Amino acid sequence: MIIKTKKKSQASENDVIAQPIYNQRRHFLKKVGLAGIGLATVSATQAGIFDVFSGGKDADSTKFKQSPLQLTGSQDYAKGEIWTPEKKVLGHNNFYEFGTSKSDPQENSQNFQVEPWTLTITGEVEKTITLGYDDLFKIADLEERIYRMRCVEAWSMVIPWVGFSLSEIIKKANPTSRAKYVAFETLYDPKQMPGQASSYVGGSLDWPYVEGLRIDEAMNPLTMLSVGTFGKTLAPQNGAPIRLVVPWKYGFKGIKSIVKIHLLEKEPPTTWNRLASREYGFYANVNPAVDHPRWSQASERRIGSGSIFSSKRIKTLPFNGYGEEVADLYKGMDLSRFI
Ligand SMILES: Nc1nc2c(c(=O)[nH]1)N[C@H]1C(S)=C(S)[C@@H](COP(=O)(O)O)O[C@H]1N2
Ligand SMILES: [Mo]
Repeated sequence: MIIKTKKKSQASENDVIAQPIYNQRRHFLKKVGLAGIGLATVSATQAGIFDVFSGGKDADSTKFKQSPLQLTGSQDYAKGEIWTPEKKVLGHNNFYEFGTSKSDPQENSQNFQVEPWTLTITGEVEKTITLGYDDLFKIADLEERIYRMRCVEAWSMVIPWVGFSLSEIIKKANPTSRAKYVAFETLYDPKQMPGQASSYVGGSLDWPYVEGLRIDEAMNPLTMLSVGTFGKTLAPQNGAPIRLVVPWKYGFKGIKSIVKIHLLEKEPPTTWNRLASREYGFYANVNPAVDHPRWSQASERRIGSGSIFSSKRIKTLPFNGYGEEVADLYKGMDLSRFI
């Protein structure tokens, strides 16, 4: 029998929930309009970003029809690691437009309309590009890339994405010399996305969800626009029809259901940073040495085949293990300041 002793640095799930975070929680709750509700209710209803251990529900099938995609190859950027089962990738999500608990996105998004879709690439470019739904799959060869994904809430997955480097589409638009940043925008459609209409989330998070990257981060070959998982088109809960994947950054940078890519000179605002800038930075590089104000980032729960609560706790790696490819982007920057 193996008896595991826990080091102090390996906070258990209970430890994290029990951390003395009352004040920050209240501050957050006030912002999201929940300050009057008891904390017990809050962890059950307003899960997500501070109830880091709320569970999802395995998705054994999706009502939404995912179509098979033609792939030109497969690259494994998570060598030797076990893929997170598809039903977890489809059933344990953050997509606040469809609700704040982990099972809400699969439950509320199955009728989401991805066709027709329009994605525009505008701003500091010589050529504005407008793409329809079918075009999204013809921008470049589609390849599979297996990446780790680390959520800021300290859980992680290994996911086989399908897509291409974001740089492919940016190059086609011919950025001007003033293009220093890239901003992204999710669809705004409260009729389809109940979270955008709901008073307690929609009244405080600013919609549409927006994200951004510095241009050199955007041009890094690891940065991906994904149109699929597990060899098929994306399910709505994962950000259909097209979403961003930046494997060395916390998951919230991976904006879903994108309608606009805007190149610009100044750093654009980003959704979680606007809500709580001390907790969610613009850079959001995975960094085990810088804790979130309310929990440790030194380790993470890898979501595997067991239940959410039995998932394995493993050490978090700087840049989520992609330092060799991206650390140079941040040479000379104090990464405890630029969170
Ligand atoms: N538009 C939008 N994009 C989003 C989010 C969201 O709430 N809205 N959540 C983010 C967070 S916090 C994470 S961890 C990832 C989760 O991606 P997945 O559900 O496909 O695993 O999506 C990110 N992209
Ligand atoms: Mo996340």
